[in-house]
Amino acid sequence: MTLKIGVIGTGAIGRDHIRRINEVLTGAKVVAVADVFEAGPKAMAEKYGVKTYKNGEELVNDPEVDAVVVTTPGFAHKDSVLQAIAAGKAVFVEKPLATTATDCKEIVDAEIASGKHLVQVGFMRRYDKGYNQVKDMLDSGEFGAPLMLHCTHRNPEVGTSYTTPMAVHDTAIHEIDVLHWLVDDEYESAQVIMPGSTKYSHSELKDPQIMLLRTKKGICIDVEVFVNCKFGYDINCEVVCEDGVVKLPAPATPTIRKNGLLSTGIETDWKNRFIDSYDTELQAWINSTKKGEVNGPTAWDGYLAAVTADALVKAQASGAIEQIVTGEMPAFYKK
Ligand code: NAI
Ligand code: ISE
Repeated sequence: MTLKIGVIGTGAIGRDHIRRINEVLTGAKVVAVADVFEAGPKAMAEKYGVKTYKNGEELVNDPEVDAVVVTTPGFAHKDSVLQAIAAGKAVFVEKPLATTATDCKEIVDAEIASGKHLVQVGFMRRYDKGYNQVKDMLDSGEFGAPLMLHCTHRNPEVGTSYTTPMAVHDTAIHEIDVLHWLVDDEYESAQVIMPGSTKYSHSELKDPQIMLLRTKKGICIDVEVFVNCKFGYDINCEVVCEDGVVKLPAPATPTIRKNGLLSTGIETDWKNRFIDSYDTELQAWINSTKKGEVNGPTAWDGYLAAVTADALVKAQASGAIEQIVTGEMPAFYKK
């Protein structure tokens, strides 16, 4: 059976996921798309012959749509996810699940009340080969307990509507999710240190920022978020353990000797850096949705990330160490 998918939001990643579902992955096809602007759906209809909607709710309730992919901006996620849950349809929602912990909790409560596992969040780094290699090494016990993580999340540049809290909700949200998963721990507190801003920033964006997280086992994590670094898309993660250091592998590129320089390329576009992870993530979601299961990051994972994000956003303003209190995982999400 081919899973018939409706996609809400035909911007950058929406179009990329539509391409991936229709041209790369197996077992599914996109049959409908929705966007508040006509241009995106029109282009997708010309390319793939899909139905078009202006309104996400109509798409969700289209009987031909078996499952929904939400790729609108974060502030619009909650409504579409709640509509999908109300319709009893599986929904893959890009990160963040929603932009506040309160909104994420509403989704969690609605999913539990529906009695069905329906929501998966687009934390694709959990599917990345490099992070999985690091996790396997840490889990082997060979390196002892992890003590510190040094990470960077650098983007070449962002648009002028990108503001200080977005460094957390849009950008560091990936590290928030993947790092506690990597070391199998929970966050306890958050702090943000602001160096002087780059000349490429503006009055509403402090850039770069250093985000500090402490876990319940006492692991100290620093994440440099620098979204106008200019030189490339540079994701690093080094785990310092009792008996050694494990570093996330960088994508392999040829080493060049030329003009008196020894150099290697660096990725510039997030779409390419994690291209294999997006493919693996969505293929796994298609396969599990067909079995009526959710095997990837759940709404509860989205909620945990949002609680941590809220603490980091508070810390951006206060400069203080803010506590992270999540509460017990509901039995519904325990495996
Ligand atoms: P975008 O701004 O390029 O596209 C968003 C699209 O949604 C636009 O076409 C807009 O017209 C449409 N839209 C806005 N509100 C809508 C509504 N209420 N109903 C229907 N359509 C609506 O944004 P982009 O970069 O594609 O990001 C979309 C989402 O994907 C965000 O949540 C973002 O954080 C996430 N994302 C995830 C990435 C990842 O690595 N997992 C990478 C890039 C984005
Ligand atoms: C973007 O929205 C993404 O999700 C990318 O993966 C991330 O690296 C980038 O910083 C975000 O702006």
